[in-house]
Amino acid sequence: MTPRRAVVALGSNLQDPRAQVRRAFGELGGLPGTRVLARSSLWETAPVGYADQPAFVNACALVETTLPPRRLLDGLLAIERAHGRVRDIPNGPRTLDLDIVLYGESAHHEDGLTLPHPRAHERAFVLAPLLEVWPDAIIPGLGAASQYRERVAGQAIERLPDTP
Ligand code: PH2
Ligand code: MG
Ligand code: MG
Repeated sequence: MTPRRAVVALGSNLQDPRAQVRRAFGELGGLPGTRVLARSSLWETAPVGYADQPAFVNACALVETTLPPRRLLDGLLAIERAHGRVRDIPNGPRTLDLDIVLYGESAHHEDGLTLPHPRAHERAFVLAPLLEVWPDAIIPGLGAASQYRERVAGQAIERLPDTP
């Protein structure tokens, strides 16, 4: 299959979130047929949806992959499991969440996988890191990702300083 560009959103708010996210960046590059083209900064973000949980660390990776969307998702879920992800409270605390935000220019819908991610453009914790790794990103059906950044400016996020 021809390689496609995809954006993976990373999030963690348990058990040393920064370390979880940094480790996951490396593991993404270990998926078959996949290389990481760019890593965003880490962002500290207030929880959206279910508020009674610790702040998150969020980031995005721009990857190039020959894996079709479902196989990429399976790989992401395997990495989540390796980080001890337990699914109990929906939208609740987690050691690691890996979501496909964009997959090439295509829209895609199958059981448990809708692309582009239907809420990406409403969330500063996705848009800010996404625009770092792919400033010209187009959200299929919605247009330039950058035009949504202003609309979510009220959501509390803060770029964390780079540490080696
Ligand atoms: N993920 C959610 C729900 N709420 N809030 C923040 N700040 N960051 C997340 O990654 C996040 C969230 C569901 O996946
Ligand atoms: Mg998520
Ligand atoms: Mg998820």
